[in-house]
Amino acid sequence: MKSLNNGRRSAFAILLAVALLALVTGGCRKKEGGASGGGAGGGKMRVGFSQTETDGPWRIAETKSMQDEAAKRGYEMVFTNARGDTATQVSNLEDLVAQRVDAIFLAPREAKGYEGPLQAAKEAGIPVFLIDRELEGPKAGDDYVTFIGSNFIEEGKRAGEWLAKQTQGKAGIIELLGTAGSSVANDRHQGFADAIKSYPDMKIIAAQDGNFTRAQGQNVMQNLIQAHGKTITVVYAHNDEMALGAIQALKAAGMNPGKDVIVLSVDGQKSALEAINAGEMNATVECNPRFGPVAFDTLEKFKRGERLPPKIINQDRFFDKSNAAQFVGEAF
Ligand code: GYE
Repeated sequence: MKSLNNGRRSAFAILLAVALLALVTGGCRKKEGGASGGGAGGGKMRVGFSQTETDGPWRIAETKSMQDEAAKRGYEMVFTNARGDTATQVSNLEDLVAQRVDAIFLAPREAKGYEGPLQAAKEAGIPVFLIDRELEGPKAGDDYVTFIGSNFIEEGKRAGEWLAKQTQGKAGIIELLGTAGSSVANDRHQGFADAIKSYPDMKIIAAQDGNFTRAQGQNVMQNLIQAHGKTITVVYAHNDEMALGAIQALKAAGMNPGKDVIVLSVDGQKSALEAINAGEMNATVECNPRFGPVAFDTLEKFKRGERLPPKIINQDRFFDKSNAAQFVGEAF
């Protein structure tokens, strides 16, 4: 049986051939905006981007990176925003398939529930590239081409190992979880829990969903402070926005974030590095949102028929007071 990737590749080969023919018969007009665009009929190649939401610096940086790179390479981008709702994202994807875009970048909000649009894309010969979050069930090289992003288990593990060292294995931890059902929240929890499990005096007192937002992080933290007060010595947040919300809640309760309570999270956004410099936050594991260059490189490799691995993993750094000042200028 012919694999889907081969099927999609041949669809691309046909598209490319048609595009080339159009260029030749059109008198070799120079394509605007760079070498790699060029869809059927000699027009720009149209690439869909299904974004989960646009709130917060991480999503803004990701969206900008994708849009900038599309423009730089001469692609037309069809952008959809699911506004933090999985059902909306499913219908956005169905629309992109109906519009017959040439490829789709999907940043899935949750790990499950996308089988329908993936099947529709497959039938239409539209390759789908996962960026930033993973799916459970669908297979790379079959239901989608490949996943591009960070290793979230590793992020949680790095946070947990750093914390064990900082606290000599003794901590009362509040964990602020990312969006329920997202691969990121599951994995950032898993990696962290694994890293601290051999320390009997490191305990997760409470773990609650803050949906990756500053407002919900602050709100959840406020309630947890009321319930657990001074037993809290650490906040581990699945992203910087929730950590910054928790810092507000701790301050409002007269507690000292960064000092009495260690605050640790993931992302590495500018305001988090500033909070580290100000001594109110302790560390953040980098999770790079600037996907544009690697996403479009991967699409172009696929178009050339190159073999792709099932996952393309970003190399991320770790920021604490030893280097936050050095990197704050380049942060998003
Ligand atoms: O950490 C968070 C965002 O999916 C990796 O989602 C991404 C996460 C990121 O809302 O800030």
